[in-house]
Amino acid sequence: MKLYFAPMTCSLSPHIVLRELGLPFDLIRVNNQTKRTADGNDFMTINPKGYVAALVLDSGEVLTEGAVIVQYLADLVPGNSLAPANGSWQRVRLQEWLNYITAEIHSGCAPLFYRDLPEPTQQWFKQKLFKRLDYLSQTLAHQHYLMGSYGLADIYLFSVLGWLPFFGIDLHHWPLLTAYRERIAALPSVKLALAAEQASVAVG
Ligand SMILES: N[C@@H](CCC(=O)N[C@@H](CS)C(=O)NCC(=O)O)C(=O)O
Repeated sequence: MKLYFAPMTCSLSPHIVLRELGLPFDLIRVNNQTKRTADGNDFMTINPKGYVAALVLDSGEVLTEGAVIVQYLADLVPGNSLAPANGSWQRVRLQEWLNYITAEIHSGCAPLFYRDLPEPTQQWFKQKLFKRLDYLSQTLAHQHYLMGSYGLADIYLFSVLGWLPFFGIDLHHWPLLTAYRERIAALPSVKLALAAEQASVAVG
């Protein structure tokens, strides 16, 4: 399998999941500005949507949408601890979390990447995001991870929470979220994924 990624974006989530599951994969960097891949291809021919993550299977099929990619990967390793079995009620709960993260947190952050956004509009998006962060923090008051034990939803949320400093949002306003993020950052697969992505930036 090949994972097309851009450093420290949402593709960090499937990258961590691949490492957690011990699956073999090639990691190919995409320049999100030029849409060129590190191995010299036009990324638009691989994923015409033009964004990471994209997972190319050994069959040649291309799978996109991070929340779906991570579930596909987890299902390759039956009995793994990251996702409840497909078809179970707990799996539906996982999908509820993944959809919340993609629609409310990931997409909630997206407009804030535009530096030219007028200040009142930025504030509107930030206030909305703060309500979501409050909700996450309330959830983590009762448990260490979103579904009780560490899994796909935590890996995705970890990846997008990493963007907040870029928007001038200090996660320390939510101490439970700060501790949660630190807990996940200390996990071996997460450290390896972060190191690999940082090293790819150093290479240029
Ligand atoms: N709906 C997609 C969104 C993916 C996405 O937002 N990718 C960003 C990085 S986090 C990207 O590559 N953006 C580049 C672009 O849109 O040109 C998913 O959930 O996987």
